[in-house]
Amino acid sequence: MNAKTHANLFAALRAGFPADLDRIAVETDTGLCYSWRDLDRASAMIANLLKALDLEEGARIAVQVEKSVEAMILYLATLRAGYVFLPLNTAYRSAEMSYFIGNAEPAVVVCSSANAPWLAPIATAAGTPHVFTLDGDRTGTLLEVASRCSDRHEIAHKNDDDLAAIIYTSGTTGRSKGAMLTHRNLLSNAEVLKDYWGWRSEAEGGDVLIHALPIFHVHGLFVAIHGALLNGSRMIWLDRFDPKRVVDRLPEASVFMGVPTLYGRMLAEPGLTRKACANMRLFISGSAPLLIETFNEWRERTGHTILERYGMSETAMLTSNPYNPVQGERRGGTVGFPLPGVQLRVRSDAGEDCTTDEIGHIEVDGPNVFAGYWRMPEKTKEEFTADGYFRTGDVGKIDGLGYVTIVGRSKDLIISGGYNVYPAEIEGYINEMAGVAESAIVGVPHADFGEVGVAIVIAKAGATLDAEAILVELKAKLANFKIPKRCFVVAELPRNAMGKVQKALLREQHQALFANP
Ligand code: MLC
Ligand code: AMP
Repeated sequence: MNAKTHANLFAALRAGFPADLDRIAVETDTGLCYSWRDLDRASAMIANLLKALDLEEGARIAVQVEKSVEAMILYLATLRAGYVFLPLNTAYRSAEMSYFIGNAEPAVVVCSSANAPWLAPIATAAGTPHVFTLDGDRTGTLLEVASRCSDRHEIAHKNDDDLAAIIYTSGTTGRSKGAMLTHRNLLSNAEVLKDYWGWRSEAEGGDVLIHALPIFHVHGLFVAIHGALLNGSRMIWLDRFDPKRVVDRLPEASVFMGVPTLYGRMLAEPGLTRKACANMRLFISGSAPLLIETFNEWRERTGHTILERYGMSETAMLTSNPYNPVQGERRGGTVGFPLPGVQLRVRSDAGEDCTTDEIGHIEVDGPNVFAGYWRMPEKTKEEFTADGYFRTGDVGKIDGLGYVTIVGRSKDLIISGGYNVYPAEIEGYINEMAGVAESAIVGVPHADFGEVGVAIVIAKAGATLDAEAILVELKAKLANFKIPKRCFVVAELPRNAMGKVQKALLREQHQALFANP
C-alpha cells in the first residue's frame, strides 16, 4: 500500500482488521454476527455502487437512517470510495432536512423508506440525482442495488487534506454550519486515542466495545467506531440505547462510551454491580459535562473511575483524563489534559494568555482541527484567531498540573442529553408564530438530560397566547430533542440597561423546574 493510498482513513481502519477475517467484528444485540470479512466485502459492494454512479470528486453522500450495522458499513463504503459522508440526526424534520440538503447539495441521499415520501422530493428539488433507501432491518434499495455489485474494490486514493465527512453543527446566529473534516483530521485523532486510551492488542487479551450511541455525531461515529476498527476490536452493537441491555452485556465487554445521560440511566439499573463490571477496562464519558455526583456514584457502585474527555464536531477529541495512572489520576469535574498533538490555550477577552486557574476562552490547534465551515469562508475566518487557533466557544481554565476544566460557554448553547440545542434557532421559530412579540430560550438543569430548554414568550399587544399550543406548533417543525420542555407566556422579559434580555436571570428563575427526578 503506498503512502498516498494510506491517507484514506478507510485504509488505516482496514489495516487494523485482524489477520483472521472470519472472526466476529460486530455482534448485534439481537444476535446477528458480522465477521471482519463481511465488513470488508459489504463496504466494497457499496463503494462499487457509489463508484458506478460516476460522482464528481468530493461528492457528498447525505445519510439520514436508523442506526444499523449496514449504516456503519455505508459510512465505511463512502470513505473507501473517496466521497464525503454527511450524517444527519434521525430526529430532523422536513424544514431542517431541506436546509441541510439545499446547503450541502449532496449527490446521493440515503434515507429510511418511511421518510422517502417526503425526503425524496426535497432531494430532487435540490438537484440531488440519486436517492436510495436503507432500513434498520437490512432492507432498502441501497442494499438491493449493492447486492449486484462486486465485493472487490480498490480503496480510493486520497490526500491528507481531502474531505472525509461534513458534520453540521448549529450556529449561534443564523443557520447550521457544516464542519469539514479531512482524512487527516479523523485519522490523527483516532491514532492518538488508540494509544492514549490503551486499546489492547490481541496479544494483551483484546478489547470489546459496547456501542450504544447514535452514529450521526462525532462521539458514536468517529470516537467509538474508529477506536474499535483501528484496533481490530469486536463491537457489541445496540441500535438504540437501553440501559438494562447495556448492563446485561457488560460482563462480555471491556470498553463503553457514553454521554452523561447514559451513565445516569445505567445507575438506575439494579444490575449495575462490581461483579457485572469485573471484565470492564474503561468507561469513557463526553459530549456534555459529567456531574461530579455521577462520577462519584459510579466509582462507588462499580469500582471504576469514569474517564471524562472533551471534544467538538469541529475538532474531534481535544482533551482527555489520563488512562494510565502514571500520567496522573482521573479527576472528576475536569476534562483532563490536552491530547498529544493538540495545542490548547485559555485566553482573556483581551486575547492575553490566562494564568494558572484563570478563567478564559478555550482556543485550540492541531492536526485534528477541521478545515473550515462548508461554503462559509467568512464564518470560518471569524472562528479562528490571527495565529490560527480555533475558538471553541467554551470557557474554562487550566490548573497547575495541566488539568483543563470547562466552566461554561460563551456561545448561547444548551447541551441536552448530549445533543446541541441552539436557543437562537428555536426563538426564530417561535417569533414567527402568530401573536408572538418575542421569546427567549434558556437552559435549566435537568436530572436526566443534564440541561433542557425552557421557552419564555411575550405576546403582541392585544394577542392571547397558549403556551401548550406553542409547543405543539414547534413539534410539527423541529426535531423532538429541540422542543423546550416547558413554555411560559409572560408579560415582559428582564433586560439590562442596554436593553439586552438577561438570560442569566431567566435561568435562575426557572432552575428548579426539573432539578429533581
Ligand atoms: C430524547 N429526548 C430528548 C433527548 N433525547 N430531549 C432532550 N434531549 C435529548 N437528548 C426526548 C424526545 O424528544 C422524546 O420526547 C423523548 O425524549 C423520548 O425520545 P427517545 O428518542 O425515545 O429518547 P431516548 O431514546 O431515551 O434518547 C435519549 C438519549 C439520546 C440520551 C439516549 O438523546 C442520545 O442518544 N443522546 C446521545 C447524543 C450523542 O451521541 N451526542 C454526541 C454528540 S458529539 P417527546 O416529548 O417527543 O416524547 C459531541 C462531541 C463530543 O458532542 O465531544 O462527543
Ligand atoms: P458538538 O458541537 O456537538 O460537537 O458539541 C461540542 C460541545 O460539547 C463542546 O464545545 C463543549 O461545549 C461540549 N462538550 C463536549 N465534551 C464535553 C465535556 N466533557 N464536558 C463539558 N462539555 C463538553
